[in-house]
Amino acid sequence: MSENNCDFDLVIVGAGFAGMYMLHRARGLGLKAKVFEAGSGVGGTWYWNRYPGARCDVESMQYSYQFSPELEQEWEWSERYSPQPEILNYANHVADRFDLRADIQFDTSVERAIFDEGSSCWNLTTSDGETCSARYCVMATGCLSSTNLPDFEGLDSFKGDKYHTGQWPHEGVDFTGKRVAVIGTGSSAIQSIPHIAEQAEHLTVFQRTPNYTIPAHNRAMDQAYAAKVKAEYPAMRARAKTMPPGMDITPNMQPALEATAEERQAQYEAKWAEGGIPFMGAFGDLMLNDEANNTAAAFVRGKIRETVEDPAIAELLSPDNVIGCKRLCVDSDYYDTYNRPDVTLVDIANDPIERLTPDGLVVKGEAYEVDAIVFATGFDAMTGTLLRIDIRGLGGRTLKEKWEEGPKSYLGLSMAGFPNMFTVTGPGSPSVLTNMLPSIEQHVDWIADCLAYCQENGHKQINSSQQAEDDWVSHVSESADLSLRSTCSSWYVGANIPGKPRVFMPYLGGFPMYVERCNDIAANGYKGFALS
Ligand code: N01
Repeated sequence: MSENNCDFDLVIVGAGFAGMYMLHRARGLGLKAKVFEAGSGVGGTWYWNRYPGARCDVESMQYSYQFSPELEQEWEWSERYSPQPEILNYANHVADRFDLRADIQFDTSVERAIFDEGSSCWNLTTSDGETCSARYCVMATGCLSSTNLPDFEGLDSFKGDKYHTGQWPHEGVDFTGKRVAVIGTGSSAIQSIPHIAEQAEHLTVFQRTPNYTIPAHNRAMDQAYAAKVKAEYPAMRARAKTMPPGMDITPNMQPALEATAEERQAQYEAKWAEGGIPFMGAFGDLMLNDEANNTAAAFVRGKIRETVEDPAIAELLSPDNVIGCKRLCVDSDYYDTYNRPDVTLVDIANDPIERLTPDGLVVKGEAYEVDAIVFATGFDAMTGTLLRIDIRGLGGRTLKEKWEEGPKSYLGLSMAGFPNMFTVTGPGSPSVLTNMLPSIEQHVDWIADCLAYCQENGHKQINSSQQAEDDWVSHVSESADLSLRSTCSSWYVGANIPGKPRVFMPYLGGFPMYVERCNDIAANGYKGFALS
């Protein structure tokens, strides 16, 4: 990049799928780029989340990069839904294949990013005390990258082993002969519980809110299917981009209540047999109409009662809220696990964990002695990682101040008052409501094109206007109000973190509408941005 008075054209924070592809695109533009990564390797979420049973719940043939047709053709996935080690192998393969490591500094977090108005550079300070400057800063920090460890009384007094699913030891954990507690029943817990139960002497699950989960029906990759997809990959990717979640699925658009009870039952059975997230595509209005939603919820509750032998346990495991409001889970043998004699479910909905003691946990005055505790307690999602960095924009205003009442951004890509900084899949973008990889690629491509535009036109600064941001924030909020998704206490609204402002953070308008808006803005000279 010409006449750059900063050390780098671009600093990228994070070497997950977003940061890696951003680096690849930056190199293609001839930019001098550097990546800082807190972990010792690439892969982001798949680097950290190594708990037993961790796997992606988007099908392997779709949860992959599409920027390189050769990569797409040559890589072979072994299962319908990829396990974490295989996705991490893929990330490492991509890093090697495109020689990305040369520009990634591992074991280094960015702790401070301060915009210098005189030079239009971002001045960055890393965890090892080093400083550097960059014209542009891309925060590829992930949506679920800051773990949430609740501040239980006596947390430090526990003498046994403590694990968080999002920071799992790389060498793995052997629970053989151990009494284990799992706190939480979200996606991470639901995936890990059947595996931990297999190993542990006894597993006790502490459940605050039951979750709906749909069987994955995972299996070895059907080679004929993989070959068929590869033969027509571009067409499949193109179809996926026309669907709100950015996945090639074929939802039934019929309203649930227009079908007879028998038709509904048959449709839900078919979707249950298909497995996974597409279950919510059984009918077109499941996230729009409470009554319609309840037909799907009732079906799943019926499945829980069919599977779990003890009616009292089945009742405890049955959610009574909107299905799909909290992130739908996908499992292998989750409900069956509660038929094991060595698994206990403890309901803490009304009686929270009182405290941890040297020997275990106390609920309602009753002590549960365990050797290990697994905290499957989730993440400070979407904003947590960004807010842990001391980010200061124009006039020294901190991101913390700007986001005091909840995250505000233009397109989930840029924050007014923070010029030359971009977020990949930030709050206000469809991100976590879509297949993350296509969403990441779309953001990175948009940012790369924007940087090229600035370069070609001699702009040193790009900053979203306050008006454009305000309008987008209102649009994000109005879109959320149309869906049942915004009606419950989920991490989408920050409800899992005490004191976090309640704002529905991702954009619910769907991938195609969002992409159209981004493209339109770019085609019109980056409408809503001030370029100077
Ligand atoms: O976290 P969660 P997660 N006392 O926040 C409970 C993605 N993901 O790591 O519901 C007691 O969903 C909390 O209870 P409640 C996916 O997007 C994807 O499981 O708040 N319990 C809840 O049960 C997912 O949604 C994949 O009442 C406490 C649990 O901990 C996201 O990551 C796999 C508590 C946290 O569940 C996060 O999933 C895994 C407390 N103080 C994850 N605090 C796949 O692709 C929290 N809890 C398959």
